[in-house]
Amino acid sequence: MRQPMVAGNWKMNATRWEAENLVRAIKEAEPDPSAVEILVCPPFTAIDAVARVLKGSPIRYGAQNLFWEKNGAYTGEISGEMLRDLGCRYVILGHSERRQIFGESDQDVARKYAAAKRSGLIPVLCVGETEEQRSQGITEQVVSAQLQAILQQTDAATFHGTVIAYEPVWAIGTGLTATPDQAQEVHAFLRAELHAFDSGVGASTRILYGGSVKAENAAEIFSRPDIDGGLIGGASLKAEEFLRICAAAA
Ligand code: G2H
Repeated sequence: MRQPMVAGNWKMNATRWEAENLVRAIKEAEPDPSAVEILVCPPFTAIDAVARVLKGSPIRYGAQNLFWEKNGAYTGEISGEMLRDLGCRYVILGHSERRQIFGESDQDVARKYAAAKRSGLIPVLCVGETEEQRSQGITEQVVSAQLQAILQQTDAATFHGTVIAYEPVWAIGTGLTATPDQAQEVHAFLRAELHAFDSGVGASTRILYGGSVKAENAAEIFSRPDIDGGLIGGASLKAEEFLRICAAAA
């Protein structure tokens, strides 16, 4: 009942020209939209260029962050309303790079979540533990706190459609990947938390795995019952590899 999803997080990569070429190559392969939902999240500066290429395509595009106010004196920030104006459907929130490098707290992410909902964007909410937290045995407490910061301020109807991405911080861009069993264990825990919140939300929410997913390891990771696809960083910058990962999720 959950449609698989593969999302490309391009991070701070790609000029407009590079973004157009990358997304055109993905589009021209005509991946089957009924088998897997494909999302690309370019940097803000390339969203409009990507939107033009994707006009009429079932491939979705979105952003990697937003600020919670609608407009005003917030130098350097971008609002959800501005992203909707560009036609974005999704926005990644709470990525560990935002949490770690830019100091975003669970409360900041919750405010951004509310703003995304207000502006009609679908959040891709990232959660995940650091290597130190895993070695301390507190992975579940950490991801639970990150998820509950959102669940406590919302109801099932509002939450519906939200995508969760579990990304162990120690596996991001490091070449280390959680084993499929390690990932499945946390995904099952997250689904149980969602189920306790609302059984329909538990059954229908897509939980993606992220962290050094590549064409070679994607199929095995995606084969686990609570893993509904992937949030892909480095490997989403090469069209051919990204398409192989999409095919593995279909
Ligand atoms: C995790 C992931 C995408 P990568 O950040 O969000 O990146 O696949 O490069 O580890």
